[in-house]
Amino acid sequence: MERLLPRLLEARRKSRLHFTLIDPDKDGPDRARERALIAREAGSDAILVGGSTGVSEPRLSRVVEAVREAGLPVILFPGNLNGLTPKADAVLFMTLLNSDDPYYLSGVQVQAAPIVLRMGLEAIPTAYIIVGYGGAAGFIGRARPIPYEHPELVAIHALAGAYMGARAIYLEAGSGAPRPVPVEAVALSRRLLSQAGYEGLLIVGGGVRDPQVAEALAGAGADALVTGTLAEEEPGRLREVVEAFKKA
Ligand code: 1GP
Repeated sequence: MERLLPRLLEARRKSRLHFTLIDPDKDGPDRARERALIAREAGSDAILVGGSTGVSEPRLSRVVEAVREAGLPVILFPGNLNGLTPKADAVLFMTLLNSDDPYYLSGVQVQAAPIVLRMGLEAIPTAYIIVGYGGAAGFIGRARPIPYEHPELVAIHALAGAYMGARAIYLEAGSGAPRPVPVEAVALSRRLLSQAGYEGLLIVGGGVRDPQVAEALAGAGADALVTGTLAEEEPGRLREVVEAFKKA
């Protein structure tokens, strides 16, 4: 089967992308299946499955199997080694660029690499950058979140990610963040990435709940938007947010 990243990049040429995040710590297989179906109806292009805590491989595998029934690609978004299962299509093979802990920079990746290979997962090299609030991902990953007031620092982290070979750059405010990644940080990142000839995806997520914000992030140059909490709390609004992001 054709690999997922080239398919996503091809799809991006036609439209911006939306990913729905499902956290296996919060949702068991039945709810996850239901949420994946809602996501597909709302126009999501893929499902991310992962979370910072409470993930165990047997439950994760059952959740991914259930999610697959919606027919969308499933991409793992692991917080640690326990976030891997062969049932998915791909994994965001992340380095947490602004972590202070070498474990999240390269330690866990060395542990994960042979497992990813054995599982036959497509690895999507991803620079993960935590901004502002940071949430559980920032706390667990021992990140030094980039202050909301410093969009230029976000942009140079994104540029470093591109120069280090990332094919996806994920600007993360943290799940449930009271404020998403600032529009200026996305715009500045996009500008530097374009200057550097970056051809991967610029992904933004965390705290996005309304169509105006989605539209502004799209206008600033985000290729893909991730929402998780929105679909949990207000599934009826998901379509509105996805459409606003894609039409902008
Ligand atoms: C978290 O970026 C994602 O990793 C989604 O965040 O739950 O706030 O939508 P929300």
